[in-house]
Amino acid sequence: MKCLDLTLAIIKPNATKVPHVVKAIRDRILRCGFFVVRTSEVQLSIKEAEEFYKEHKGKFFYERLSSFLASGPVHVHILAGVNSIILWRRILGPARVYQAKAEYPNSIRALYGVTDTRNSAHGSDSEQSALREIHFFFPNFDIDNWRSNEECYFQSCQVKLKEKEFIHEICPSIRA
Ligand code: FUP
Repeated sequence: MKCLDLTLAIIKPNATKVPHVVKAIRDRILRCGFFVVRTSEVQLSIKEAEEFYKEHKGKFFYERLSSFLASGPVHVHILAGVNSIILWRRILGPARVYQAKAEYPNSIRALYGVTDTRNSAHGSDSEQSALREIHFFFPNFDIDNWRSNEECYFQSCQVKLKEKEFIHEICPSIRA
């Protein structure tokens, strides 16, 4: 069975404030075959947002980007899937919304992004970033433990979606 990659997806404040956009992005996540391993709604402080985006410190858009991320609730999801890091970024489209609209009009950023900063969603750009970002938002999530005890159920699709919580759980009959 193929090993599943884990990635971190963030639905940013310009999108979380519009329920039909949240629904459309969630539908897209499911349609594309991702498993949702964890979901959380978080309100970051500006300090926390600056920490999250620290690799961009010094760039002209750093303050703007950090204060935007802290401007409202974000939805964060750990997504699992074969090549999920690459696949989720492909579905997001380019960070720059004008480029997304011109070149990938069906991408999430083209459809729901407003500006380069308010571009509606984020995805980890490498395995190393995914580990850091997952730990940032889910410090108690133990990846080794998930791989040893849960990944196999996801690989064999023995999971079902809890719609309201937007999370896949291992089928209760199997757990018992
Ligand atoms: P990505 O990894 O796809 O999010 O893209 P980048 O690393 O290029 O950009 C990181 C974040 O900075 C994105 F959310 C977009 C934002 N950004 C701006 O706000 N202004 C810019 O001019 C460039 C990027």
